[in-house]
Amino acid sequence: MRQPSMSFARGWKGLLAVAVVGAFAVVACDQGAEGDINAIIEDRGLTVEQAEGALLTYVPPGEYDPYIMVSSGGHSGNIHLVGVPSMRMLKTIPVFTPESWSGYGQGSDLSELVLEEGSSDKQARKLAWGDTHHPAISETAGEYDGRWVYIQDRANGRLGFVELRDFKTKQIIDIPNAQTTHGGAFVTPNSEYIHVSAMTPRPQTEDGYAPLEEYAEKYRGISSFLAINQDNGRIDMDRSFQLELPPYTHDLSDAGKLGSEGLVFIGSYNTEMAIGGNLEGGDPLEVGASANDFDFLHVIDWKMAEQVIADGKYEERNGIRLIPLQTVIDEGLLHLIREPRSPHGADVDPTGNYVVVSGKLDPQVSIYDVDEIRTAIADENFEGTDSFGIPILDFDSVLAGQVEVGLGPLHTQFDGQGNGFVSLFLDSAVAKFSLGEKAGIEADDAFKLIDKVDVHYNIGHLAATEGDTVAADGKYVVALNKWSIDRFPVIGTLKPQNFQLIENDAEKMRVIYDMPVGFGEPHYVQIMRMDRLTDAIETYEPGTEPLTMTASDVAVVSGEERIDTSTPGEVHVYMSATRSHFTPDTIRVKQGDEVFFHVTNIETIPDGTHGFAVPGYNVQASLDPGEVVTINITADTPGSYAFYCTEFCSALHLEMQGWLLVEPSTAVTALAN
Ligand code: RUQ
Ligand code: CUA
Repeated sequence: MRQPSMSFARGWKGLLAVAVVGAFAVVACDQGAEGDINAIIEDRGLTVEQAEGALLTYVPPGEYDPYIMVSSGGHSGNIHLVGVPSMRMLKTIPVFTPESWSGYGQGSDLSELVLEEGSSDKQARKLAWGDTHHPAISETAGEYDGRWVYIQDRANGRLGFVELRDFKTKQIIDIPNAQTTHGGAFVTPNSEYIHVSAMTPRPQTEDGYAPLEEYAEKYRGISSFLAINQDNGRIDMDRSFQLELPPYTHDLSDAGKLGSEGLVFIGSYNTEMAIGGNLEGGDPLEVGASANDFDFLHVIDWKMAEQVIADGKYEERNGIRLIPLQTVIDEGLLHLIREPRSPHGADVDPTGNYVVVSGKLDPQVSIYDVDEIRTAIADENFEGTDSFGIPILDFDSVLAGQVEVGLGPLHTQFDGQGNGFVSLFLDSAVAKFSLGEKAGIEADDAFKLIDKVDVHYNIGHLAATEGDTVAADGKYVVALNKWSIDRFPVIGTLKPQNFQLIENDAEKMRVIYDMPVGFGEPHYVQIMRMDRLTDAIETYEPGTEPLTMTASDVAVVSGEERIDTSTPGEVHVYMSATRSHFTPDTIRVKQGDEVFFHVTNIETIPDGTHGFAVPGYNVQASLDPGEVVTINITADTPGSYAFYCTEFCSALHLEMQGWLLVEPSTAVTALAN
């Protein structure tokens, strides 16, 4: 039915069979309309398959997508929201990098505070960007609950927290003792913790330095269990803890669920502990790091780790409780499992009974059985230890199956019917394979390659709808491809990335949509049912300070606007913004004054957003209805500054401006002369 050579008339019957768009199906009953549609298909030179794809992704104007995709923004340090299946970009949420529309990090005190908080003592300087890889939506009973999103900063070892009420960043944690992050962020099934492991090991010395010759002794991996405050989603450092790990490079991780609840799995590579040094007589790092046939999947029992913490067997290190490596080993918190060559993803299936690991240099996925892992741990069925004395579980007894899927397998997601989808970097494809009986697959059908579809190209992660939760439905898969050569017009030297939408409902997976992405590199996304977003608000309660969502003590109501100069050298402006004026609109200060603009947007309707920008002072704030923002500047440069509203908020938007008059101080002027 999908042969492009078929007549359009027969092809359109095919479309009817798919019949995803009710309205079209109704119109199509009318022969005339069917003819029209066929004419469009013909006119545009589409194949039947392409026309089907268009209908499958089409969301009529004014209607909502059934899914929302929460995408990492990669080097942009942000999160982006996209509707699925329309692949329409909905919003950008700044996290680690200043962003101008929302005025994030551009003068408003709260965003500055959040960014500031994210550059703790660990950092020698205030950081201006992040490299976001893995967003994690909060979960309740293993399902997305639409409340919070976390995302890690690969470059600087941080974690950002976004509240899905106003979709704003409320906290950045600078994770102690870890320079970078990669493994995670992943939440435990009831959002008790968000797990993040460091990628590159860091010397656990005072100043973070140690000669590379002391790599094995001084450098350590770090696995962080950051405790989530159940009331407000923030990270509670007092209840958080870390485990010290051997100096392997810790890659993706996943939290166990249902059958594996209480465990966390972390893939690793460079268990060779290669340090590079190619100009100093050493091998390049990638050679040394790929020498062994196996690396180690780490299995951490975090419920046991909680007990070890409760028993006081930890040390305080840079503001967090940390279980040293020897204690981790002595207390049996960590076991290793061999995993084939340079693994990347480690993914737990929706039943929690299997962990799927893919080795970048191995053409198969390896599927481990969690019950067997627990049994091997209980029976001490070890095949040896690593050089640090960490027990390695007997490989054959914990391996459930291996499926040959193709070249360069990276990440796996699931459809909830016992199948997995794995991205193949070298093949540029997505393969679908079956799990085993514990995921509901008949023994004869278990661990088989089922289907494969080419993508374009260089796929990294992939995501299936709700595909890393217990509610995985496998309706759509999105392939996250890098460097879209030949795919889009040449628009310069840096190529767009490409999100490709794959339909999985049909008997065969197929790519139905290309979405070029003008930011890089969006490593990972999660796709949640739109109806899980139940907390989202459209306006704030009047006078709300968004960071805490409580009433601000510098809010004003109409009629109470004022300028307070009672503290010498300080000017506090209690200002309101509403269509189409600021009150007060004339502010007279002296050069050198510290000026605080406490601006309240007194609008109460959803489309009443205003901006507040001051030329030359690097100030741009966004004020959503009800929101209060404080902007603080030192009026060091005299002049008459026309501050204005940056949102086209009304017919008289252009009139929504005022004057900041910075009168030259005679002392300063005299000095200059
Ligand atoms: S990733 S290189 Cu395949 Cu998630 Cu960060
Ligand atoms: Cu308010 Cu323009």
